[in-house]
Amino acid sequence: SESNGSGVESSFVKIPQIKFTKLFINGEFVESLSGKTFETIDPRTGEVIAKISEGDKEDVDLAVKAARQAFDHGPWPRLPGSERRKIMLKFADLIDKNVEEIAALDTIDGGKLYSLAKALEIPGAAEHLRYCAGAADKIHGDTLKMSRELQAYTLHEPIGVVGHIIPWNSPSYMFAMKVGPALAAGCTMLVKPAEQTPLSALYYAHLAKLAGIPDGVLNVVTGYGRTAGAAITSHMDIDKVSFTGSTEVGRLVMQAAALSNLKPVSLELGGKSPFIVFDDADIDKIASLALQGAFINKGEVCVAGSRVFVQQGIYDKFLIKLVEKAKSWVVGDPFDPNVHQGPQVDKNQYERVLKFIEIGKKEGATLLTGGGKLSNRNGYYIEPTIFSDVSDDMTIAKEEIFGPIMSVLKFKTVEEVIKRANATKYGLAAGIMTNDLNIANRVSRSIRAGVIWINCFLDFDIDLPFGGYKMSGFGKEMGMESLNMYLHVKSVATPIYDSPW
Ligand code: TXE
Repeated sequence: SESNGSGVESSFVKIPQIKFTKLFINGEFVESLSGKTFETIDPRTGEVIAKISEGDKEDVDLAVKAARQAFDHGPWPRLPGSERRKIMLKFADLIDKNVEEIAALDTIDGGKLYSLAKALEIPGAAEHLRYCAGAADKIHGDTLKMSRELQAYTLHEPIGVVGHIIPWNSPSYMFAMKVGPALAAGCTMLVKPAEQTPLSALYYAHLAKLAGIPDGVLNVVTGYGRTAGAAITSHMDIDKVSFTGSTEVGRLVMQAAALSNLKPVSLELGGKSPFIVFDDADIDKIASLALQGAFINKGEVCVAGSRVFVQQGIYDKFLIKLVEKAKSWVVGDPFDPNVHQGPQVDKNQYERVLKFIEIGKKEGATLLTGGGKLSNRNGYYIEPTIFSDVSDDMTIAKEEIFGPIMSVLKFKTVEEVIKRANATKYGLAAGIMTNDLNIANRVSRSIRAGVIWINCFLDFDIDLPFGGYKMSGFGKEMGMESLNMYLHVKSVATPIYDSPW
């Protein structure tokens, strides 16, 4: 049947058949060695979409062997950059050609809005590959000015076999953000998608092969974090791990890297980003932006503006506007073009978010709107929820909730809000809403976070390097900076006259 008999029908979009459910190793779709599978669930209904091969340590070993062979002896790292570029451009074109099918996969797998996936995220993934493809033939070192009579230069070499571990909130974009620069640099790799959302990564593996990416260069091992993921981080023959996920697991990743072969890691972890609204802000416009910032992708966004600081002069008016706008924020089937918010990714996340809502109520924040699950649906749907009168020490102001929950906090002065915005273990992003240039400049330099948006929010761009401060991790993705994460700098020196030694 159209839906694999899995109950994933939609009255809005034709749901594609699930074509790829096995691991992709050395250019082939293969079962896991154990023969085990796990179920991937449609969060709209809680029903099973498909059974996916469950990779474990021995499958990771096979994928690493293939990637190692492709790196040490295969053509990919040795191709002229222009050849890698050609193949990557073809890969990107194939993604664009299949945009509807991939968007539908991400929607049934993760509850992501179909319209957003189709218009932004999947085309964004393709575009990211193109950006990186354009860099593939421009990677070069420098000739150095030496203080002694040495002729010296640097070579930028691919770092080797890379393990990418990705989360479920933006499976397509994360895939491209990690795979794009690594491919351009000439690395070979394995990707472990999140167990909640394996479908699009397997589809990308298929397209990569069609595009002509040689066997072994890009492997996909689906499976759980504590098994397949841990096997990657502790592997002796992986040269680098790039991880996006929770701060808690980020710690384990670094530890495993340290205890195995000291592979470098890059970590993109949690956040609790401040969204700061000053008295002079355009209340109507900025209230809409705040809502988007907190609720987009059902709040499952690492940079979500979950702490909204509002200056006291407009605090009451701003709250009225926020609530008014939240009332027309529609929750429902993510395939429905009139819906703003689909279900949370899985039962775990759903229950975790509901728990935070209860904690917010218990700790004395004022519940302005929302505050629970959606009563008229079966899936993992939660009402967009706004708490006001939140104080800095409340759990909902401190912990990353990763759901459609906004905490509003009142402030008086610029000095005060800088201090409070920085009083978090995280440092991923911040929003500053003011037309006062001096305030904007001052606050942007004072906030310890990787991305500052002034009078905008969530404005990601391929050119804009992205990555955290503090316990939000380290390493920059996107922009030309992202290539550095996958390159070694080798120094070569030779005496101009006879060696003094
Ligand atoms: O994350 P995990 P979870 C935050 C967010 C969310 C919380 C928990 O607050 O509510 O984390 O989500 C793999 N070794 N973010 O539990 O476990 C796992 O299989 C190696 C923010 O889903 O960190 C998946 O592929 N890998 C974040 C990936 O890590 C392991 C996005 C992320 O899952 C592993 C996601 C292990 N021991 C969650 N354990 C963001 N920064 O955007 C798990 N994994």
